[in-house]
Amino acid sequence: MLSIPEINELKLFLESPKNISIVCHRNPDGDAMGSSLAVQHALEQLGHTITCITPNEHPNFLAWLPKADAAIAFERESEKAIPILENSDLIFTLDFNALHRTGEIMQKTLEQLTVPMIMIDHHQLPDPYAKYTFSDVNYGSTCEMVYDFINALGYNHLINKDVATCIYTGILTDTGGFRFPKTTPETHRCVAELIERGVNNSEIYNLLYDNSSYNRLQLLGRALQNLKILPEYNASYIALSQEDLDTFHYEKGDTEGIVNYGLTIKGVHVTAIFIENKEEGIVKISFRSQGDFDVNQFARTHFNGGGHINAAGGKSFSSLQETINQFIAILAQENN
Ligand SMILES: [Mn+2]
Repeated sequence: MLSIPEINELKLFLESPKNISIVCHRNPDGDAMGSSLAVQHALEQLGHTITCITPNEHPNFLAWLPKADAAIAFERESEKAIPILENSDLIFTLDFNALHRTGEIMQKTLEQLTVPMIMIDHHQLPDPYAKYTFSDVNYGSTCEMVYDFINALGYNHLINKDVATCIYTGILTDTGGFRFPKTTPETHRCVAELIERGVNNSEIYNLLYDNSSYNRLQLLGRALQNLKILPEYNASYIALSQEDLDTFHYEKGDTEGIVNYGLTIKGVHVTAIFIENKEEGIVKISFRSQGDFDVNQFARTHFNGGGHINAAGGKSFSSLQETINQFIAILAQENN
């Protein structure tokens, strides 16, 4: 948590109406959108003018979140977003801890600003760009941190149904439905209160997970058929080529969560999904692991990325096949 002097300073700052922007990482997930919109719904009740700015478009499966439709996508509406950022009194940066996570263009804009920033985030190794840094890897989600942050400010009464719904969404998605190891008694106490504040947990589950398209399921089928096991390294991986994506009319969010299937095989401790993106000339990679295998370190060292010990992302500028070969070669090397 922030220090008591920092909390007091922020409380004083928030006593009079301010212009506040909220920024999350590129390709926002449930935790990024949930934490951003939760802070917006909470602080708007104090009379502040608040704008959520996502680097690029948020995925369709999160469009139902309250006020998601009012968020500005920087890469589509930069001429609108830049003056809002410049005229902010404070910028929240949520669910990321290095400005490059907002993408090249937005990163440049943020770096040139003199506006003070506050970081709330649960990834490893935060960059020192924020005036206020609430960074803690022991949390399973940024949304749970936002809940503690709101309470630390003495704003528990601001947690209405909208705030609670947004926080719940981030906790649910980032804990994999309350099953990842960082799901604590505190997480469940928090969630209990959110349900008391009006969260419809069954409805949220349906909105998030029971809204698949036929194409998405077909793409999942292809991904599972492409799954390969490397028993000698307790590893597995899935590759999806641009052709695979095109065949099933890929839409943003369609590959969300597919990486996790590789880890459900008995004996597999580390898995990856490689997704070709011909337009950007890259292969996007997600890693998942169980136990001590540190995919954050793995992604940082070898694949231009990072994240958490058991969940990380990266990218490669080589071809799909070369990237996979590199992955296998590194595993072979690390097993020696
Ligand atoms: Mn998160």
